[in-house]
Amino acid sequence: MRCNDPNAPLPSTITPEPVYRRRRQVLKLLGLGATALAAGCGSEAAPPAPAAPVANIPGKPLTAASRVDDAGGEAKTTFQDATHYNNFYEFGTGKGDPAANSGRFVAHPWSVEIAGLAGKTGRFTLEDILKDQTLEERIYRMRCVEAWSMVIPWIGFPLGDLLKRFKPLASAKYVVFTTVERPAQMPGQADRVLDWPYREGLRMDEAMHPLTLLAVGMYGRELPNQNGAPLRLVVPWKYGFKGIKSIVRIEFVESMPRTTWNHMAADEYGFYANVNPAVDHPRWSQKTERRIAGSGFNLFGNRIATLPFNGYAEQVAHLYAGMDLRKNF
Ligand SMILES: Nc1nc2c(c(=O)[nH]1)N[C@H]1C(S)=C(S)[C@@H](COP(=O)(O)O)O[C@H]1N2
Ligand SMILES: [Mo]
Repeated sequence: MRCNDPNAPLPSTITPEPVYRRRRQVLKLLGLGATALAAGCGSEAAPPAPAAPVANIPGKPLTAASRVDDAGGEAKTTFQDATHYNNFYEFGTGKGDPAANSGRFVAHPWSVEIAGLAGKTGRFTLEDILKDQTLEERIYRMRCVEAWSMVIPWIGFPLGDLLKRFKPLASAKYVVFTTVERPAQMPGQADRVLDWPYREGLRMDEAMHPLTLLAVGMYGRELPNQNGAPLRLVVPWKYGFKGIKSIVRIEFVESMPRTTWNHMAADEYGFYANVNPAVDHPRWSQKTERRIAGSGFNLFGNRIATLPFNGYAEQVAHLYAGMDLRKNF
């Protein structure tokens, strides 16, 4: 491997592969783990094999039945960066705060309340939630509204597969997610920087889209606390703030819900929050992003062009046909 060799070809971060040429690789993997992931330059940055065996979620072995690269083979972010450069204001607003302050957070046991306009509602343990779900590995780009981005291998399952089990009613047009509120374990919640608990939402068709994932792991292991253990949302064509962490409640509702960042500053953070280089944030450009991935020398300082829908336009643009994306940003 020459991945750390400055003479080696640069990772494909400067000119992201056009969507239409996106390579979609499906590898059937049995017992996918840290070792299986350490293949190829992109994962060069994967952590050294953990000393302990990969943790299993209670009642569920953390093995992925399939692997899909939905990031066009782009270099992966290192495990170290993805777990030490975070946004999780419940643990503080600094990028290093979530890693530093989440050690006392207790992710097990866990349960999720399913509520609202559905045939089946109630409180379900994480084991109940995971029982009938096949875990998959999906490698996605993640673009934060702050104009940095990563490429992360998640382990999870399509949100839609879970939602269907609760038989949403025809009147359910949106899904609302709520993060746990635990000031004793989440020191950032002592500060009123956000209106706790953190809330996010999706339109029903967005929630049912096959790219929309509920993640329980990343890089072949269980989600670290700072990344939203034990259950977090991943919506790869939207800005990262839609990817709500440590979910304790999922509610089916009729009208567009009030979500944390949108409520805080509606002119800066839209409800849809689809990645869109044509609509700048009022205080900065969204045309480019700083890619935090790979290693070694990069002539352009990892500044790359931001793609419409974060490069997932082919799969999701139809959801917004006829909508004015400047108004519905
Ligand atoms: N509950 C909660 N979820 C959250 C956040 C947060 O502060 N609280 N930050 C969001 C933002 S802005 C981003 S970019 C992603 C970051 O996810 P990561 O730290 O796993 O990369 O989480 C999102 N989910
Ligand atoms: Mo973000």
